[in-house]
Parts: sequence; structure tokens; C-alpha cells
Amino acid sequence: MSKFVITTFDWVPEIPRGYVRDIRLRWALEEAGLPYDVESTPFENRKDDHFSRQPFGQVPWLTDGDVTIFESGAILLYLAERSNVLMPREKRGRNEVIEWLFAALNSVELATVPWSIFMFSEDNVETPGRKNLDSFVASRLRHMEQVLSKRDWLAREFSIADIVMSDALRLVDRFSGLEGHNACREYISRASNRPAFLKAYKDQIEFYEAADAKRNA
Ligand SMILES: N[C@@H](CCC(=O)N[C@@H](CS)C(=O)NCC(=O)O)C(=O)O
Repeated sequence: MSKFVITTFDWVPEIPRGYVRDIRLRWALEEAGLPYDVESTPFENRKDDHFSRQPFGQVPWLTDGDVTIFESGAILLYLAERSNVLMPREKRGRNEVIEWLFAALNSVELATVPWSIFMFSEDNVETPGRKNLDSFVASRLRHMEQVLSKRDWLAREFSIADIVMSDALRLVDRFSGLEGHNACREYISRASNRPAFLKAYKDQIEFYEAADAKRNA
């Protein structure tokens, strides 16, 4: 079996460190105990080669021999097919994971990513559109709070759906958007105290510290 390769940016500013989406891949591979390397692509001056692998000029993408795959959700599904610990094999468990994976990407992040862009930009102007976005996020969080107050993980056991959902909620929490949502916060705490997450997080932070050192040398 060839070694998986994660490609991420060679450098990013301080703000997204610990949240760059290669963390989802690192985390899944650590959970699965699958060996991998991390390579980098320029953050500045993105070239055609980058766009040929990730058409939006983003990261991450995964290489597995002659296969390259982009979109963190698609990559996690790809990895889950190659491990027994990221998604159950039986039909019902598998379906539960897939529906929650899409819910994280398409029902929760659909609201929380635009909201976090406002928060990153420190734009708090109360336009009608912003008020709509805030109530969209609040509604999604209210429903997640109800779900997570009744279970530890989205499907029966920890899975790739939890990697994406907890990562999406972690970003909201970073901007204090989870006040009053104790079940969501406890869920993030459960997920982010897993040894695989702690390793992935530490490795990403160190990767960018090394990039700073190289830049400043
Ligand atoms: N839907 C993509 C989003 C990837 C994404 O947002 N990547 C960020 C890094 S965390 C990025 O490349 N940002 C730079 C840009 O958008 O130009 C995925 O989940 O893989």
C-alpha cells in the first residue's frame, strides 16, 4: 500500500492555524493508524498545478498513489472506506454516518462558515442580511444542541461525521458563538480530547511554526 500524502499550504497567517482543513485529514489518518506524509503548496502565488488538484486553489487534497482527491468531506469518505474505525461497515451505521457528514457540511457549515468570515473580519454591522445570517446560525445551533444533548457521537460510534461536525462547531466556539450551548461545547471537548485530534492539532501548529522559522531565517 502506498503512503497517503496530505497537501496543505506551505504557510498561513496566525489566525487560521489550528483550523486549516488539513487537520481533518490528519485527524482521520491518526484515528485509523494509517501512515501519511504532509507536503506543501505555496500559499502565495498559487500555480496551475495547484488548481489542477484543487480547482478553487484551496487546500487540502490527498494523494494515494495515482489518485488525488479534494474536498475534505470527500477525502474523509475515501479514507473511511479504507479503515474499520472511521465508519461502520454495516448498511444502517454507514448511512447514519453519511447523512451526518452531509449535515455537517451542508446544513451546519453552510451557515457557520459565512458567519465565521464576518467574525474573522470583525464586521459586526447589523445589516438586514447579517441579522438573517445570525438567526440562520442560531437555528442550526439550537437543533444541534438538542441532538447532542442526547448522544455522545452523531452515529452510534465516533466517525468521520464527528470529525467534520466538531471541527465546524470548534470554529463557532472560537468566536464565542456557543455560549449557552453546553451540549455542543461538551461534544467539542470530547472530540478534541481524543489523542488523534491532539496529535493532528499539535502537528499542524508545529508545521506552521517551522514555516515561520524558514521564512525568517
Ligand atoms: N470545501 C473545502 C474548503 C477548503 C478550505 O476552505 N480551505 C481553506 C483552508 S482551511 C483554503 O484553502 N483557504 C484559502 C482560499 O480559500 O483561498 C474543503 O472542505 O476541503
